[in-house]
Amino acid sequence: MVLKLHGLSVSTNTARVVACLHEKDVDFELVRVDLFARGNKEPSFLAKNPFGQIPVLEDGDITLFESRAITSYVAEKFKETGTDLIRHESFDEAALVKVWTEVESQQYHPAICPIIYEFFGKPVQGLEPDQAVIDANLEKLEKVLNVYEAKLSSTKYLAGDFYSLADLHHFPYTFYFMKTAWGSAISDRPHVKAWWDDITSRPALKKVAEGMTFGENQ
Ligand code: GS8
Repeated sequence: MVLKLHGLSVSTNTARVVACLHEKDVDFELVRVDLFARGNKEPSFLAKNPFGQIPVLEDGDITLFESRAITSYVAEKFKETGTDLIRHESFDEAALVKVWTEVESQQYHPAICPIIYEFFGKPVQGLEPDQAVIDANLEKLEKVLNVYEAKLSSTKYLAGDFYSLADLHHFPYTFYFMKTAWGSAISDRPHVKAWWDDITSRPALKKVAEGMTFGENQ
């Protein structure tokens, strides 16, 4: 039975899962959830995710939400196909993948998410972006990127010399961030830039990027 992913291709958290499904060569059906029509607050959707957020993955009898938990499930379930994103053959490498997926969620995401929300999310709702919020979070993001620059000067990818879920998880928010005026935070750091150029040249990520047109038609 084909996997069903409820979400939107422009949504960052949906794109995180789509990227993983492409890397694993797994077929899936994208079921559109219209956030503007509040389709995510309908009882039928709340039965799948009580927090009323996309994405949601349905695989036979199991229904999952939280994009990072979904990618872990997909990477584990389909570990024999496509790219090995979790280094399942090495206990130590697998542990390092977990460290750097946590870094994305605990350090990188809290800084980059408000910038993307202010820049892209607020105008869609007819609200004015708050530059003070952007500036404060840019400062936080730069500090995280200084750590990344040092790390990526000794290993090609975040968890080691192998591409993993840790790198992939950064893709959606960074993709939109590079469309803002502050992309130099990435491109002025040579090792971070080389890492970003490398991961965005992957066919799986190029394919996801085609659907990430948020903010382009407003
Ligand atoms: C966040 C999901 C989320 O914010 C995850 O899956 O990683 N931690 C969760 N989804 C947004 C769309 S942006 O991709 C959403 O559904 N917003 C609508 C709402 O909150 O009402």
